[in-house]
Amino acid sequence: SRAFGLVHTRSFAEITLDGLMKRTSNEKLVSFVREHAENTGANKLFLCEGTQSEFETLCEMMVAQGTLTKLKRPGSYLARSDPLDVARVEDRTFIASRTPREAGPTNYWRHPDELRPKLKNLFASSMRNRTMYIVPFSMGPVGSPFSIQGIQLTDSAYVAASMKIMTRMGADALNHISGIHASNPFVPCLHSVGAPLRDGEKDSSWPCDRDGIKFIAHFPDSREIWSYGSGYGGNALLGKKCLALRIASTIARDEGWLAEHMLIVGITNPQGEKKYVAAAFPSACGKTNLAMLNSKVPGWKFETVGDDIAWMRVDPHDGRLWAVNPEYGFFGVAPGTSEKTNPHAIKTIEKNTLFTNVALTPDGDVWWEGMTTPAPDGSFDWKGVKRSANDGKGPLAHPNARFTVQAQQCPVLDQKAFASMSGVPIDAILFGGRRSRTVPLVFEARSWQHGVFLGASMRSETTAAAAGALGVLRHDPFAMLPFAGYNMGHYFGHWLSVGKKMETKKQPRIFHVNWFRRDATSNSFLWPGFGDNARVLQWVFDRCNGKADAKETSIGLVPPFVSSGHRGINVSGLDLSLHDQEELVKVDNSEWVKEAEELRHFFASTIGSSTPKEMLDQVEELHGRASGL
Ligand code: SAT
Ligand code: MN
Repeated sequence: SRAFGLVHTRSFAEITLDGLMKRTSNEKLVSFVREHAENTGANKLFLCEGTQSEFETLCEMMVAQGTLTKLKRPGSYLARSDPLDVARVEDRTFIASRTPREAGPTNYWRHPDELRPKLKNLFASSMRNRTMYIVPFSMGPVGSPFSIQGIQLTDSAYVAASMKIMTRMGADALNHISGIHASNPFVPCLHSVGAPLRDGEKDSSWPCDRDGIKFIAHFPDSREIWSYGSGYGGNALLGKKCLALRIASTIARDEGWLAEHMLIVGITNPQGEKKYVAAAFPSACGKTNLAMLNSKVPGWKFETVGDDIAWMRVDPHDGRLWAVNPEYGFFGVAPGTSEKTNPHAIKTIEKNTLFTNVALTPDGDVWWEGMTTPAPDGSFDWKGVKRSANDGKGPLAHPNARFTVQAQQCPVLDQKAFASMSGVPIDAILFGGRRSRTVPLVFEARSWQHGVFLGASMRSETTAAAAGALGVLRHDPFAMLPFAGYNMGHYFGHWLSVGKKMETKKQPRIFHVNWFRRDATSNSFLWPGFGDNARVLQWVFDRCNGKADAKETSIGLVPPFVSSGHRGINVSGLDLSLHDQEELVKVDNSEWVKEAEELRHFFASTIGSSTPKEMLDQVEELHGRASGL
C-alpha cells in the first residue's frame, strides 16, 4: 500500500493491497493487481463490489467530473466520448499468438515477446493520479461450469460502471474466483485510457491517449487481454468482444465448443411449441432488433435471450447444441431504434440506461436519427454543440451512438433461459449480412457442411460500428471477422468438427437471411424488415418441423410466398407486389457464378492454406450448379 500514497478520504470501497489480500486468497489475483498498480502508478485502488449504491456513486462522480450528464429519464445518463474514440478500431486490434499462422490471415498479429514489453511501457505511469478500479466479473451465470470469470483493471469509471450493466460484476464473481473454498481461474484484463494526469491537472470529460495511440491486445496462450488508449465499448469493456469472443473462441476451439457473434431468440408458435434460434450478423446489422422482435404475425411469440454473443456446446446427454448468452446487458446501436422498428428496446431503455454519443434535447432527454419525432429545436448534437434540426450539418447523434442497459429491463426477456446455467437448445442457426444485391431474403442449407459454407461465405456492407469506410462490401465470415481469436480457416474446420458431434437429425438447421436486398431499378429496400421478419422466422420454424415447403436452387432451398396456409412465407396482410416477391427470392445464376468466383478467390488468397477442403469443395459445387454444369 505504501507505493500508492493512498489518501484515506472519501470512497467506501477504496482498498489497499493489504485490504485486497484480506478479501481474496487468490494469489494470482493479488499479484496481478500489485504488478499493474505499480507499473501504471495508479494512486488509488477501488474494488468494485457491484452494488447499486456503488454504481450510483460512480455515476455521481462522473457527473461532477463532466463525463456524464444526468438525463430526465430515471437513473439515466449521457456520455460524450472524444470525437476520435467512437468505435472499435480493427486495425489496432492484435492477436499475439506464438506464430502468425495461429492468429491467421484475417487478424493483425504481433509476437507476444514484442508486444508485451511495448505495451508494458505504454502502461507505465499511465494511471498517474488516477484510480485503478478492480472489476471482478463473470461471463455467464456465476457458478455455471460454462461460465468464464475475469478481473478487469481499469482507470475509467465509465468502463467500471458499464461493466456493472454488461456483466455479472462484483462480489459474487469475486467470491467465485476466490471464495472461502475456491481459488478459480480468471482471465486477467488490463485496461487504461492512457491519459495520466500531472499533479493538479484538471481531467478531461473523456480521457484517452492524447496521441491517439490505441492497442487492443489479446494473448491467447496465456489468456490475457491488454487494452490501451480507448474508452469505447468494444475496445474497453473487455468482457465483451475481447473475452467472450476472441479469447473464448480459442478456449472453445481447445475444448470443442463455439463462441459466436450471435443473438439468441425464443419462438413460440400458436400451438405453444417453442424453439430457439441463434443468428449471426455483423455489428449494426439489426441483431438487437431481431432479438427483441415484435411479431407482425398474430399468435407467434418472440422472447429475447441475448442480442450479441452466444456460447454453444453439444450436450453429451441429449446430443443437441445448447446456447448461453454470457452477457448481462445490451450495448445496442441507438440510431434507427424507434417505436416502429423496436418497441421493446424503447421500453427497455426508459430508465437506468447509459447513453453514449446520442443527441441531448433541451429538456434533458435523448434523441437520435430514426426516432419517430423530429429533434426539438435547441438540441445538442453528440459533440455537445447546439444545433437546429436539418441544418445540413450531419447527424445529431453519432451513427454508432449506443445505449447500455441491463437485460432485465427488456419486457420480452426470456427470464428462465437468460438465467439458465446450461442455456437453451438451438433448432436453427441464421447467418446474414447487408447485401443490396444477389442474396435472397432467406434460403436454407442442404446440410451442416453446406451451412458452414454459408457462414464462411458471408459478406456484408460495412457499418459505423468499426472505424473506417461505410457501405463497403467485405467478407465477414460468420460475422466473426473482427472477433475470431485464431486462424479463420481453422475456425471453419472447427465448425465442421462440432457438427460431427451431432447426429444429423439433431443438428440445428442452417439458413442464410438478408433483410437488405434492394430493387435493381428503384434501389429501395424490397422487404419491410423489423416486425415482419417474424414471417421469415415462422418459415424457418416450420422447416424445422417439416411443415414448410422449399424449392431447390443452385444456392440452397428457397421458400415460396403464400397468402394463406403455413407452407411458405406468410405474406397475408403485407403490401408486397408480386414483382417484389419474385425479386426477394430470385436466384440469378449468373450473379452466383460471380459470387462463387469471388469466394474461390477469398479462400485461395485470403484464408489460404488453412481453408478446409470441404469449403473448397462447396465453392466448386456452387460454381458448378450456378453455371449449370
Ligand atoms: O464492439 S462493440 O461491442 O462495441 C459493438 C459491436 O461492434 O458489435
Ligand atoms: Mn456485436
